Amino acid sequence: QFLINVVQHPVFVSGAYNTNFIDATPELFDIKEPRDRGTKTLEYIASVSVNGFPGVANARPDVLIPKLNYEKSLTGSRQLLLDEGPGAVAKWLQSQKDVLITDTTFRDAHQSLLATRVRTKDMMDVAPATSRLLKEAFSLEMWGGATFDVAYNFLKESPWKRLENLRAAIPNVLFQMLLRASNAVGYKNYADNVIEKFVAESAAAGIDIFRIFDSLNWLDQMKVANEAVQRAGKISEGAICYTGDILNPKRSDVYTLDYYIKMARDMERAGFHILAIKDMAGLLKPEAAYQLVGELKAAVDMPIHLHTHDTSGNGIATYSRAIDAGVDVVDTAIGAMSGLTSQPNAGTLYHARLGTARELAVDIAGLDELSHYWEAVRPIYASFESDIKAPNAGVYAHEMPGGQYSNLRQQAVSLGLGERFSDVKDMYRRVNLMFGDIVKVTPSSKVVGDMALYMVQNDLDEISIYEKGASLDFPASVVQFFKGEIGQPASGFPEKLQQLILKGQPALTGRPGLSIPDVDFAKLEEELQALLKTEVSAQDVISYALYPKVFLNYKETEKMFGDISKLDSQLFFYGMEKGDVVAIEIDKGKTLIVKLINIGHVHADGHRWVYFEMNGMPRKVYVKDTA
Ligand code: 3PY
Ligand code: ZN
Repeated sequence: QFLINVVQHPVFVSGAYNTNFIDATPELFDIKEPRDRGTKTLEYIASVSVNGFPGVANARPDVLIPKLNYEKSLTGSRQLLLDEGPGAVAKWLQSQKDVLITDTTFRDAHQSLLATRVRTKDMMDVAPATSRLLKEAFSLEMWGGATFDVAYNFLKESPWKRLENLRAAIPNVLFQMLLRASNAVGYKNYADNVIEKFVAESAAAGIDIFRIFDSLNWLDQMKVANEAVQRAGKISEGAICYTGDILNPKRSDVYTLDYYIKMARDMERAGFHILAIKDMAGLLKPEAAYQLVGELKAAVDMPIHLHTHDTSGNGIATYSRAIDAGVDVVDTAIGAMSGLTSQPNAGTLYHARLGTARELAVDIAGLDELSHYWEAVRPIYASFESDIKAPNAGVYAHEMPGGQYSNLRQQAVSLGLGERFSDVKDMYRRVNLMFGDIVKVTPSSKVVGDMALYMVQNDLDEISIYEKGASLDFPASVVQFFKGEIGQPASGFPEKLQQLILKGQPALTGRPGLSIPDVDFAKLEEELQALLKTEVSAQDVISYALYPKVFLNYKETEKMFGDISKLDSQLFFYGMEKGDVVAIEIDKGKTLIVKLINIGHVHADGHRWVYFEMNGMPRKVYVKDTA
């Protein structure tokens, strides 16, 4: 390291040094944090140029980002919340004649199409245009769900910086996040004070609307989050997860119209400002949407916000019927990021509603502009596309959420079950029935998916499970579910199966949060500070409380490569080839011009030299070739 400090020192590089250079240059001995930002960035580029990015194919797509046209005006839905509070926003929504949209492009659309991989940089580049061209939108769903852990884990960037940077760039439109109630943005139940702190920090960082759902539709589980949102003065949107089919009385005697009406009334009593229908798998058929929205409108005095996925191809028809029945807001995506497992296309819905009593309140030319941008950006993420090429009515049978389908397929492939994926989908349907017909959405959907994979992999069925159950080692998520650790399903647990899986271990019957001790945040802060050897922020502490390993890994990468979130996605995922030149703004006004001169041969120790020019100076980096 000392040697590297010497050879990379500008005085040494320039040649203007003399014999007392080492004695007169104490920073050469600064071995702890020796590398500057430029060096760290070069090391990242060298590494990704030699080894590629995990899960990304080598072929770098040609991307030409179009210049977007937009005016400067900056009005939007957020002002009312800031001036008059959440109640006024709810009233205003109910008084609109036309229907409003929530644009999901920054969250659910890419979670469902591209495995949540869209980077902050690609959002920030379109943020000024979005704030103008989507200024008529009710809100932008841009945080929560899987974006939190994927940002840290795969994209090596901070979800908090994403939120704060987007907030600064889009001050005028309400920001919305998806909150998994007591599971926050994770896959397990956290202590109540973790939920409270997470909500408070998210509100402070810029979230205006929290869509809160419980993966088993258990209202008890949503109360801690709801109260925290209310205390923060933000909009609390309670979501009912839609499952089954209210049009088919044979499908279920639990998930009937009455079940949803009762839940809506309970939610109104709990004080939510907005009622969401969260159709996470896209099971809500057009006529069901008409009946459900109509009945809910009559039952509660709340604005109704509808969310669906277009997996079956019926999304536009579903929204159109819901609009006829009086729905106030629908979730859509920008054209190039819409359809299939994502949300329906806002532009298509706009045209579908033209000439009707309730049109879509959007700037249609603006939607087209934004779609040009996403059309150009999407090929960068080609390696994360799922294999779904056409609408699929099979979703009505397996009921898999939009965001889970491609994930489960990946898992099946990695277990060598790629060829048997249709068996896995059918097993998913059968496992749901074995489990007593439950709501399937993160994390309960993961439990059903894990069990389906396990059963297909081990050639088990509904009968052999009971025959062999005593000697089977069930997946951890399945055991946790039957222990009641993510809550209680609407019709309880099937008793015999529960005994078989728990093998004598006790199960909770109450809200899991009641038996999880509060986290001592002061102690956690000290622990984190000791581990990282720096001051830590409240955001760091809550991230560490939610995802200790993922967060520490992220900090490790940050230490190694600096903040790589500002690199263009082309560079981030595909690195550079010989002769490429890029300009990288590492700070305001500080730009590095980097040219890749050559990639050397592999040495006996498995490393290569990568030769660069940085701002005209020769630089080289020694990286391990992991191939
Ligand atoms: C999530 O929890 O991430 C979801 O998108 C559920 O639909
Ligand atoms: Zn969704």
